[in-house]
Amino acid sequence: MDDGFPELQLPESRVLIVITGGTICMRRSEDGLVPARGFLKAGLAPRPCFNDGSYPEPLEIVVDDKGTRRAVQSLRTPISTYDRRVRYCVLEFDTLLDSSSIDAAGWDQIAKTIFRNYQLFDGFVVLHGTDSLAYTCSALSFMLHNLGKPVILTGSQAPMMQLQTDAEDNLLGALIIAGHFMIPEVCLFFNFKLFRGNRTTKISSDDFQAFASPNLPPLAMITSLRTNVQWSNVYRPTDVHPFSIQTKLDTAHVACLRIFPGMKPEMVDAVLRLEGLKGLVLETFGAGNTPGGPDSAMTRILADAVKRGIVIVNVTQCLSGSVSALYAPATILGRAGVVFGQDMTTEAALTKLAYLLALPDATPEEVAKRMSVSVRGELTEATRTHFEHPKTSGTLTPELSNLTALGYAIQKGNLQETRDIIRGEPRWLLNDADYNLNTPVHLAATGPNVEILRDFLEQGASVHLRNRSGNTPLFLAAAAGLKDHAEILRYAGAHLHSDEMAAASMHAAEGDGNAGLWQQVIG
Ligand code: ASN
Repeated sequence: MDDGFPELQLPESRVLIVITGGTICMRRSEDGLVPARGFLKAGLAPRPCFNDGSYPEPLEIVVDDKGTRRAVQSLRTPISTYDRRVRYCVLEFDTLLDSSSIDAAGWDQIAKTIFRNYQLFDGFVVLHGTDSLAYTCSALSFMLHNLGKPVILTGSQAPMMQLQTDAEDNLLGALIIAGHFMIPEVCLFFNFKLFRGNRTTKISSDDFQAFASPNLPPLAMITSLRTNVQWSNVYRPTDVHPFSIQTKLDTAHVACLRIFPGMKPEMVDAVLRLEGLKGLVLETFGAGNTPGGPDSAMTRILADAVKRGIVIVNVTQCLSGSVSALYAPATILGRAGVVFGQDMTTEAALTKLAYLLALPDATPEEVAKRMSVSVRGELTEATRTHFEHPKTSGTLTPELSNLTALGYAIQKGNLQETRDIIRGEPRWLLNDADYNLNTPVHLAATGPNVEILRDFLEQGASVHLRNRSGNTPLFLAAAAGLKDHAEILRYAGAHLHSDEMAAASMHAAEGDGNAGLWQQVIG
């Protein structure tokens, strides 16, 4: 674009937009709204907030849902409040769906697309219909293991090509967050709020506020030019393992049943005797209650099914709150072997059950055990009361001085001191950055004590953030010739960013003492 103003060299993030269908890309037909292809050309390219007119060169590589590498034209947003631009590519699935038709095969397709493009982009936005969006978010949250980058699903209540629409705000907000904040979760962005995806449920068929997260506050909100992220609520994987996916979900052998007053026990029995059934989500009254006492037919039927190896999970019909052993009916269900699903939504409980049942070597006992503990932050585990001693390391309350103090402790290689500084601090400290945008992980990646680096990664620090020069911690470790540091970063899923590849290949070809290490980190 030549508008007479010199081009500012600013950092750029790369985001992949995956289009699966939904109202956002729909057009009118004789049968009503149906998804239409060509969203990039019709919906994005003509809008200045999605296209600064630069049409960046060279073409960008994306891997499509068949696994084929393709060179595509990326578009770039104008400069953000954070002095950054987001460059994005669009991948449209061959068959676009009204999301009421999505199933486990569709989730599989999305998960594989993210996996195949994982190293090429900083974040992902998935466009999807709203009808089953909460199910897809929940399913993906379980299928994506050790996710280190943002995956943000969104859609809209009205098509992008309609006059009054929420499509533009929803997509732009999702794109801005995916391109600016390393929130390593499957999220849902709607009506200016970012939610943990597996906590959401659709609450309106036409209101722009279509989703709620009744048991967890939003992870972020866009209420002004700035995005307000609640870093202390962000879930982070603490396994030091690279990103991977579990693709198959066993939706064929799970069911969901809503209890109602006067429901016949035989009806529940009929469902529990469906051929091959392995799991049932039971939507009960209030804090987890069903009709019938300890000797009732209902309790007997449920207890028998548990004995036959069916995992039954108790979730509440209420919009918010949790099931618990507060009342006798729920306690009796618990004694019969029905699992307390705590404050999980039905969407999360059902997809989690389908996920756990599909894991290799899944036994009913193991699945039942994992249903009542948090796997991806989908439920609130009972809070433990604990007393904490005040910090001993001085007057480090202001955030910035904590980061500086942490920097010094890393340079000294003092593991205990780094732990003392982080203890009691919100987790964001590990993903915060100094003026040069170096995070504590960047500093530890070239620091004298590799155990500090390991400790940070085990506490959920991101390996994907880039400093002001655009470098990842892995690049810095390789440049410093630190083999152990580079190795542990790679275990934790670190990879070079596409912008670093040319420099890394040059170093590898130089054939100096460090060439072997560069070869390794290129992978
Ligand atoms: N029926 C549409 C879908 O889920 C609804 C929407 O996207 N607002 O695909």
